Amino acid sequence: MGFPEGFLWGGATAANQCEGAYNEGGRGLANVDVCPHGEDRFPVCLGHKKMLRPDSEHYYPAMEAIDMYHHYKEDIAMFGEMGFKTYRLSIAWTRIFPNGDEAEPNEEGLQFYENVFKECHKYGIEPLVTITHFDCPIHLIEEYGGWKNRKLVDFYKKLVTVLFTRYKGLVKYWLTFNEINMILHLPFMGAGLVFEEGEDETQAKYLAAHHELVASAEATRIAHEIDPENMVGCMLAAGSTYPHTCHPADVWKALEKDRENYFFIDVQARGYYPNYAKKFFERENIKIDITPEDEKLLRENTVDFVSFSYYSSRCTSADPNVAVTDGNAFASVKNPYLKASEWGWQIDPLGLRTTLNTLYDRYQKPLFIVENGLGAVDTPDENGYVEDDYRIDYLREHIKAMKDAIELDGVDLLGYTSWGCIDLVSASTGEMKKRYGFIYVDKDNEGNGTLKRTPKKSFYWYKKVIESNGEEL
Ligand code: BGP
Repeated sequence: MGFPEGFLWGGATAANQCEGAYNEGGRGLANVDVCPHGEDRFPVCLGHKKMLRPDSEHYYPAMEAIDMYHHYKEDIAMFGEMGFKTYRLSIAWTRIFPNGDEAEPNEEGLQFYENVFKECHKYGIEPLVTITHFDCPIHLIEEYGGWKNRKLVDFYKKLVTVLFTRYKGLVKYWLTFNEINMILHLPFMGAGLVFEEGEDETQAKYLAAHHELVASAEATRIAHEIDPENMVGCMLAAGSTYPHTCHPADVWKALEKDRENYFFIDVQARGYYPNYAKKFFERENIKIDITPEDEKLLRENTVDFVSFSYYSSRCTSADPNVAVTDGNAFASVKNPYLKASEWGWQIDPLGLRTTLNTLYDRYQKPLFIVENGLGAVDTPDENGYVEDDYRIDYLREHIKAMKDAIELDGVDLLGYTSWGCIDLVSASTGEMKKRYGFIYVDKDNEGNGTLKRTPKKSFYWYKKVIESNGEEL
């Protein structure tokens, strides 16, 4: 019993949070490059402050990040040393198509990822590739309005066709859009949406969401056509919503909140728009051109597996006066039974078991936890070594919950990739200080540091976890 043979243990990163080299190798400018550190970050990520070009007043952490572009061999060797079976990484769209709408891809970008994938295979690491992790070429935003425009579906189709063809035999596991539901919460970062004064944001977000859902189904279709071995997954920012009390109004509110997120996966995993969503569109006067061809495509091309990130459960109340806390761009009501991270994200390992069961009951497809971890402040000693017992505790408890879901509940789980297996730039705050890694990277919030990599205590702990297939925790 315990974890199944071949369980995919590993870690996860995203191009924009670790690669850097934003203007090297023929790469074009992307939305993620111009999300600054500091007080303008949120307005920009929300699509409320238009900043499509960098300026000299701001610091843009993604531009250099941890410079994995130049350090990938060293970094993958360390993942290999931990015994990773899989490494989740994302492709920077603008390395492949710098503007997004070129006729031909950029060979240097294609070669870069080929080298990365080959490097992974050297250590027996199976790449798990997110096709878009929040990134969208700036040119597609300026010229077409980002995902609001259906033309993006064609550009995305082109991108995936190139990727599936070029990396056939090197990559088997693909995710179409990272945290697809983030479009509702950080629409510029998630989908390149910038809003005009007075624009109906809900309309724009759901229209863009439809285009992404169609693009995702197209990717699934093309992936299977090019190589029937390909396994394509969707990706949800998950975390079950609890009612703050057993008051029926709170319970109803929690159901509604969960549906806001499940909506995307309902379409990707079941193949059609659920009735509650159609009613919501009617009520809100949201107009989306869902064509009969779209319906057919969605129905015939559901995903092979459902992946998700889990940091925290959520809590909601029908009473607007109840206190809230932060949590992965979703504000949540404070749950009095849970402790929270230094960033206010509530820690709930049992909530992971609940989430796994809910998703498995709902979709009956294999699941994959592709993000989980603790963002914390680390204090290295003079050699750069960090004793991160707090991180080990967090991960241990979540891995136990995942084990229960497999062993006691029979959930079909393909693997687990903890988030930010090497320290990287935080998506929500743009900080380096919020660290998730097993590997410490010497760099601070202002961009100073040697970029030196040093294994933390958790590095050696995770190595044992993998070696023992989750028995030694
Ligand atoms: C998810 C994103 C990641 C990642 C993670 C942690 O929303 O998919 O990109 O960053 O959350 O969030 P943060 O970096 O804000 O701590």
